Amino acid sequence: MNWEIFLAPYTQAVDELKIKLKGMRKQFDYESRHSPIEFVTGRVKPITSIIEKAKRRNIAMANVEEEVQDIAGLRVVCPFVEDIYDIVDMLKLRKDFTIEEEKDYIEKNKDSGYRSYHVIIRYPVETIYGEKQLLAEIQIRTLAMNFWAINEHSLNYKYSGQIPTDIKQRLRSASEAAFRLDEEMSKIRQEIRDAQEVFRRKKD
Ligand code: 0O2
Ligand code: 0O2
Repeated sequence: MNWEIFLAPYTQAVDELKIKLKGMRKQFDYESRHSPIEFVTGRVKPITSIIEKAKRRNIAMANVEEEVQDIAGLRVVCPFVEDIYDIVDMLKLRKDFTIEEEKDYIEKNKDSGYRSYHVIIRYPVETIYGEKQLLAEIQIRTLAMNFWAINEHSLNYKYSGQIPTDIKQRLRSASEAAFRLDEEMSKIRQEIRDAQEVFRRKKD
């Protein structure tokens, strides 16, 4: 398998989608409206992670494109939980891709404590051989969910996926604490937005 050739359309898709999602944020800025997007990141899954995931889930190399759905990965990080659902609604209105699947790990978090909203999209990329429709995963989460996930991810890496039980327990309780923080911030969301509005007006 020539990975460079295989991954080229995914790199193209991540670059294009990053511009498009960052564009949403800019549009809110131009209109001086509160942006439901704090920041956007994107990456192409490293080759070793693609191979490891295919092995772990018994996926034949020929089926990797359809079954490893996060080779192209985008992440939209939002200030508040409500913003996540606004973003999902906006994604559903778009005409430049179709939505294949939605996974809500917010209401029902994963066993680890992981929370996020995942949208799998089918995105058309123009290649020198014509259009290629590929899958991409957009993870939408709050700053608090992101803080938890990046720390848990590093621990998983450190312990090669075998996090000791006591640390796992702490992570679950940290996940609940992060979720309570999100709930508390949501309750004072309007106050925070008003304060940011005053700050912005003073700056202009
Ligand atoms: P901006 O508009 O200044 O935020 P690229 O240079 O586009 O190829 P990029 O996007 O820099 O690649 O790489 P990546 O890793 O996908 O995204 C990193 C972007 O996310 C950077 O913004 C970071 O500033 C932003 N980012 C990462 N972590 C945080 C965080 O905790 N808080 C905030 N506010 N932003 C974060 P850009 O791309 O420079 O654009
Ligand atoms: P990366 O690039 O290291 O983040 P699975 O078989 O459960 O791994 P599935 O069913 O294809 O994955 O999709 P799912 O469960 O929606 O999760 C895909 C991605 O969501 C993961 O990618 C992670 O980025 C993130 N994720 C899911 N569960 C957790 C979790 O418990 N903790 C953290 N930190 N992130 C999680 P990968 O493959 O791990 O790749």
